[in-house]
Amino acid sequence: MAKNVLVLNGPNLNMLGKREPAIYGAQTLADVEALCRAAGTVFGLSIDFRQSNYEGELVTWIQEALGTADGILINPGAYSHTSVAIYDALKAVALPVAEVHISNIHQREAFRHHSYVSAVAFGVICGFGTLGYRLALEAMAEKLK
Ligand code: DHK
Repeated sequence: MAKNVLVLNGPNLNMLGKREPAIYGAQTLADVEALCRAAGTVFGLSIDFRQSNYEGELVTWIQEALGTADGILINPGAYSHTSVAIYDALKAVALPVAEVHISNIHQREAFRHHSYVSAVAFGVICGFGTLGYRLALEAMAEKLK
């Protein structure tokens, strides 16, 4: 049976396609969702794809993943660098977590170099553009075998 993966996107990722295209590329969030659904079909995963600009909503969705999802792929956006609440929620549910950043956060401002989420992720992908979502889903499928 297909494993369920909750794909979470944090603040400003709804602006993909319009937002700093030199950094984040031309693809929209709808394009990323389509890419994830296609990867889900290839890797045998059922995809629940969501985005929120609100930290608390992301925390609630992570909590609700307990019992409904087998793994979480998360691009926490700017909350990567600030949110102990998201870190705590991911730690609480103890599901496999793959962290994705579209840009290479290590090549950017110093405040982007640290992610709270990385400490609870089994793997981190950054700098490969939206392809990172597909790579992370492939890694998640292997993890969930
Ligand atoms: C997305 C954001 O919104 C930024 O705040 C992060 C990340 C990087 C990304 O590359 O996908 O710093």
